[in-house]
Amino acid sequence: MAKFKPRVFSGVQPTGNLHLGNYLGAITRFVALQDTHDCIYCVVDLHAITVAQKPAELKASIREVTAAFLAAGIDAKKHIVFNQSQVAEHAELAWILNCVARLGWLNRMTQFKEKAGKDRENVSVGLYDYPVLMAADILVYRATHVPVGEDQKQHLELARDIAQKFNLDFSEEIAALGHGDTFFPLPEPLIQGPATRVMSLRDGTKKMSKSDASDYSRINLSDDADTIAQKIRKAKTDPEPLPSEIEGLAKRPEADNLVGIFAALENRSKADVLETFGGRNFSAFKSSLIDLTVEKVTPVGKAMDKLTQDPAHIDAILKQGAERARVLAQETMKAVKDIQGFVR
Ligand code: AQP
Repeated sequence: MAKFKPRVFSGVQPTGNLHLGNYLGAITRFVALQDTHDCIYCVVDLHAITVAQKPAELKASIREVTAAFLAAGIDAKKHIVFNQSQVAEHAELAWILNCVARLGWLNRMTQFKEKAGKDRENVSVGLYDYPVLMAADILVYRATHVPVGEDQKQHLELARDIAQKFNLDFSEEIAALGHGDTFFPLPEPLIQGPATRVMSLRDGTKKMSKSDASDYSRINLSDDADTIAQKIRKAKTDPEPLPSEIEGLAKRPEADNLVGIFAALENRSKADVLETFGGRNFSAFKSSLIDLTVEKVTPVGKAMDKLTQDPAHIDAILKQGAERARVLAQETMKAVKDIQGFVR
């Protein structure tokens, strides 16, 4: 069994409106992993174009996501921060993995079904193939751990299936070329903490999402204190006071969501938050949640704002990150081409 150096990879799409779900479900987890792992964090712009993007807005969004990484505390000197389209090996490996992945596997992907909806025949081929590109993103670095929100679990399972099939399909070549019995590690999803699925503030059964038509459904990282307060005050709740035990949150999706957000922002468990707020009504809880959210989120938004005012600085970070990423990706691609039987 080949030994793999623990390596973290994850990405965020530059599609505008970065929100509290992206922040708590992904970006804060990215920050935490920096102390224990070598990390590669990517602005996945090739994923963004699976739905139409206005080029000028895309460029601004790439810089905005990079700024969010930096503002949240990702260290681009110690770790690697870059945008996907600058490292061509992502797309190159995706093609090879397209020939490994099975159509039946992709047909099961629920995110595609949700995003394509009734207009299935009219969406891009890229939207359908998105999970294979995501597998390539991870496997081109032979990453072992992938921090993501709950919504990406199925895609991660697909990446593991693709890695495993490649390892099996080419087992003889992999062994003959000195890679032992496994070329790609099976990447482990890291779906952790009390906010792996932050829900819409308007409907506790729907994921908080960038593309929700209502801005009141989400807290954007760029929202100011007044906007955050207004959105939380208007957030849907139920008439009961908060329960004292975690079991009391079952069948109360809105209460569960707000308690989860509070817990994640304070780095506590939901049970712990309920020890403080159990029996209290929502208006008292919402006041504390507003204070906490403003305290934790607005400094990130302000730092992002400052960083995006210097696009040349951000572009330089992305370029340097891409140069470092490319070295690792090229190493994998050389080995993949030898395994596959290409002449190089
Ligand atoms: N609501 C969420 N709760 C927890 N984690 C979330 N993530 C996204 N939404 C939530 C996690 O954020 C990371 C980056 O996501 P992305 O931007 O690459 O893709 P996405 O999941 O498509 O984001 P949105 O906001 O849901 O966009 P739309 O509206 O286009 O569908 C991922 O780790 C994701 O799990």
